[in-house]
Amino acid sequence: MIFVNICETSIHIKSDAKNTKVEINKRILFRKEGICKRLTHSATFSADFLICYRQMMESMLKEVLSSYRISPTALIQPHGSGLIHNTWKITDRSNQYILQRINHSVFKQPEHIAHNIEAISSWLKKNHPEYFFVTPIKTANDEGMLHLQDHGYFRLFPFVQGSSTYDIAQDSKQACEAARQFGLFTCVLNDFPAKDLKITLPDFHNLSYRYTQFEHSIEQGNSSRIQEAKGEIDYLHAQNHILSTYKEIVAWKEFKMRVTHHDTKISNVLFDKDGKGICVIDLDTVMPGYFISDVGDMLRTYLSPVSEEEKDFEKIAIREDFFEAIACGYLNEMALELTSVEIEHFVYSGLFMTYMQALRFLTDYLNDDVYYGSSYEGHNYVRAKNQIVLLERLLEKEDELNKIVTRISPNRH
Ligand code: GN1
Ligand code: MG
Repeated sequence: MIFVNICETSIHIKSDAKNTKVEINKRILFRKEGICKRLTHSATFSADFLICYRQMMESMLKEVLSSYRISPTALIQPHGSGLIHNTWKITDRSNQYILQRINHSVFKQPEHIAHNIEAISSWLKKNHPEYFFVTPIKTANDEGMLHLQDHGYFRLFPFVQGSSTYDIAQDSKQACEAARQFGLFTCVLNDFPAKDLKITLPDFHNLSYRYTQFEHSIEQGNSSRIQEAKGEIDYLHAQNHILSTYKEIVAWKEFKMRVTHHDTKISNVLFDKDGKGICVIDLDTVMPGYFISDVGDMLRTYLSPVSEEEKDFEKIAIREDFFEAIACGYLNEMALELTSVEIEHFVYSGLFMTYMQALRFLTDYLNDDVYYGSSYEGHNYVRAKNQIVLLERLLEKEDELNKIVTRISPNRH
């Protein structure tokens, strides 16, 4: 009996006459007769293993469908491009759903996610019934999250009809709409008691903690990778003024703890057919936090025409029109909520998130890809170098971007 624990998002199984190959984009942990094996790249498995693996996946998904009283003949398709969870789109006649399997090795207490979504949903129903909020569908046993002993935690969402998602911000109008949606989310929850939210990922955007993890990886990580990455390690050390500013922010009372999404990439916004934002999705990391997490991750992921996966670093650039669009969209909702000190740190938020992501990717590379996994040798090194180039480009443009914020933000004096 083979027990497979899939913590990853995408697994491709390819078969040809000679070989059956499993390409694993992410690290996969599986146990066979008590032996625990960790894979980081492509691997070749026996046909028996694959049959077992497929059967296991099928029986897992059937059990999930039956727990939600969905027909076992429903069509199940992999969906999205996140690095952490598994996501599928389910089509059962005219009904469509999004199913997610929570990565339990990252989110150690998935019930905290369910608690937060439920708390926010019932508060919004009472205080902002006009706000469109997608809540998980209850199981046949009336639970917001499904737990299957052998397969982990799942939740099912209704698929919002007529909605689309995008992996890359197509134009500045779309960036503005997304920023408006994330601003609106924090704004409508302004009076929600943020302290009632459970911490689903402790220290998730705590830059001091990420820096310490980075230092640990330099002390205890893979020594040849440490040598290889000396230039990048030195660069990230030299930029620790970004950490110093963060430490000041934590001590300032002008920086408020707000209900923050913490994963503001464009694919976490639903758009309608006219390109208008409908709502934000993927609420696993909704926690109390600083606005720099949300604005920062938008700047990190929308400003450049290419993503963190791009190997040709020449293509990394800062699009000023996208910056202005993000600032307009977010401030349209949040300008009156943010303090002047917070607004002064609008551009800093991009430095903060890009620096943190560079640290996280490089840390993972030095630790042999245990967190993000990799689909080719050096994958996390490429991602880290990509984020370093993005950080350099942002630092070059810092003054110009600050001028844009001053120009468009309401005058408070
Ligand atoms: C992870 O799974 P995904 O892509 O939504 C990560 C984010 C990173 C991102 C980088 C829980 O998000 O913090 O910014 O990868 N989420 C977690 O692509 O670690
Ligand atoms: Mg996510």
